[in-house]
Amino acid sequence: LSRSLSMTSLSGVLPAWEEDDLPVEDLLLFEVAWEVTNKVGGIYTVIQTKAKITVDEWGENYCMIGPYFEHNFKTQVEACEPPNPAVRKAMDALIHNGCQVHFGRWLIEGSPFVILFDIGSAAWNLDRWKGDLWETCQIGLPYNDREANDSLILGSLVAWFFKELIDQLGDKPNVISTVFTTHATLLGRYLCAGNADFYNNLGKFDNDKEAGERHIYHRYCLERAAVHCAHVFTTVSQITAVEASHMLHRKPDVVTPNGLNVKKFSAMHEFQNLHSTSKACIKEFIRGHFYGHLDFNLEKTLFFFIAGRYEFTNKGADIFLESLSRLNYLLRLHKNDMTVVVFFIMPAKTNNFNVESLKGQAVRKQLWDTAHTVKEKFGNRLYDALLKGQIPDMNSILDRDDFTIMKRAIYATQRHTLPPVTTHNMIDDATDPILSNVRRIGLFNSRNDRVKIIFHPEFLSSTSPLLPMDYDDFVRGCNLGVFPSYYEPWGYTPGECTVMGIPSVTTNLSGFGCFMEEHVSDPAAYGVYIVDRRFRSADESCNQLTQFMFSFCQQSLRQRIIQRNRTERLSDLLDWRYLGRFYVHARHLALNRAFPDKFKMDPTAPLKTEGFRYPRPYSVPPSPSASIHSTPHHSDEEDDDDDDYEPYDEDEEAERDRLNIKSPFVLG
Ligand code: 1S3
Repeated sequence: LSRSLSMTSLSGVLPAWEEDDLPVEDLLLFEVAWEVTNKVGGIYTVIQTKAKITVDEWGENYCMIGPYFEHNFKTQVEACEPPNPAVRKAMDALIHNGCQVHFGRWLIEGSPFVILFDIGSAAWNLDRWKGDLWETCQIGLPYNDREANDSLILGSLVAWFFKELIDQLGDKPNVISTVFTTHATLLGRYLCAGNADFYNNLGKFDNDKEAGERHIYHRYCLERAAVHCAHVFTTVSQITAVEASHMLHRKPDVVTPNGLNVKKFSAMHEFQNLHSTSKACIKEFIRGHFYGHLDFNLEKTLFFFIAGRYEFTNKGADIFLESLSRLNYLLRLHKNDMTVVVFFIMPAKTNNFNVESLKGQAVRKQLWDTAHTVKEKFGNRLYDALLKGQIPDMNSILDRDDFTIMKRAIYATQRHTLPPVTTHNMIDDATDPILSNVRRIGLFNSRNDRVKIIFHPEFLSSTSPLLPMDYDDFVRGCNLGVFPSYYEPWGYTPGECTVMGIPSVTTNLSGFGCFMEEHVSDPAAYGVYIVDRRFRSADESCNQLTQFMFSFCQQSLRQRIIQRNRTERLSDLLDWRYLGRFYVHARHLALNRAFPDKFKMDPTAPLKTEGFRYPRPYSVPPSPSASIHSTPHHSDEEDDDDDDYEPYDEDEEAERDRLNIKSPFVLG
């Protein structure tokens, strides 16, 4: 088996790396997670996107383990026989004891093998396994915590499976080394979601007491036990490493940042074309949503969005809304002609789409049909006239009936209410945090507001009757992703924007933001704006975020295109083909710790990537003072265009900089 972590297909800017190859043909690698074939949140993305490089390295010796859910299995897995007879026999041992175990290939890139345990079929063991847990670890699980009980069942099944597997392999008692990766700490998440000044008090919390008060003591104990039992403990970012040291009392051995499967387009500017195609779909939706109030210029409209799990303060929706209110004020004050439409894509409890939103799209469709009918008639009459060698009288080419149809269409689409803020009927409308704050700041999509808000409390889907787009296409069509999180161990959303060439806002409290600060010399120059939420008050962070957004609104079309090109250039840094090395290193370290005689390595030797920084774009002016002047060759007409792709090359960018044209990245 050959390792395919070589850098040949990457940019060549990133450092190469060497680590002794593991003799993978003699080893088996199992990766256990609740989110294997089972999407709950971000961990699914990690596992799913990492599969390809792991399969490339381990081939058929790699297998993932997770819970079995019928729907997931039917839609994502192709059942097959395990190629390894020992795995088959170990599975059979469980099956003969009444547990249901399924094997197959997960239909994702790399097609990894998966073993899925049916939790329900083994639930009759729960009391016994709870007893074992108590005997061995003194951790007691309450009867009514379904999630904790389910994870105990999964964990026990995995342990049982490994025991059977080892029995198959002969009389070798110590054959396992373990790596535990945490994607957040339970206590950290809870403390941040409350009102704690978390990062300034990391060392001061009485963890047992805090966990007990939040009724999560048993879960916290489970997490801590897992961390302390593993040969190697890893986490997804430096900031979570510090958090884990305090919350779980073990310093992670390796930081394993999250990567993505980056798809490179053969034509350099293809992603710019995709931006404009997707943006056109979003505009269609906007035409319907704002019918009767479409008094802003769609060619001068920017689309911002926030998306993710609905944790109002942890994900920074609170400071985002406050900053939008300030942005609205600034745009009005400066008589800026840009309009910003902001999408909140965060799932909440709803009773489906609301009538007003559906009606908007129906009205748009009706107007489109009317326009189409009249256009056809107009075209036919024009054609007839030209065939007769005449230029038709434009005042009479449309008759009274045509005008009647058009007038009726316009009258029927009049509206006496403002375009709705939310697209769905919210179950908790009165107490919903986003809606409550929208009411407080008064951004109701009125004519005078330059910032409009659309809350879509459901994940996007291409089959939606409202906004028929998948998330990826939607992101591509937007201009800026805004993710001002307070608690975010990694945060995939800004990374996903980056690899699609879409600028984004993140924070220095998110793993992603810290990673970018560490590895990119001038993140803002690459379209990654990092809000300081660590050393500033909430009010100061809001001001900084407002300034980022306001400056963004002042960019010209050309500047946005250039910035998107730069953003996309960072993709290699987020590619698993680069970041996969940290997992390889963690596995090697675990083997070394469990079997030092067989797997030798210097565990103190730093990874060769440490200290690496992505260089500043060569064409960015060296100092802020050089970039404050306005664009000499930029005309207003240029801005009247949309973000449609425009031919662009790097020489042009360099030339632009030589002429000392304003950098879009420096705050005015
Ligand atoms: C966690 O998911 P979350 O949104 O609950 O894991 C993700 C994957 O590592 C990470 O990106 C995110 O920050 C964590 O919080």
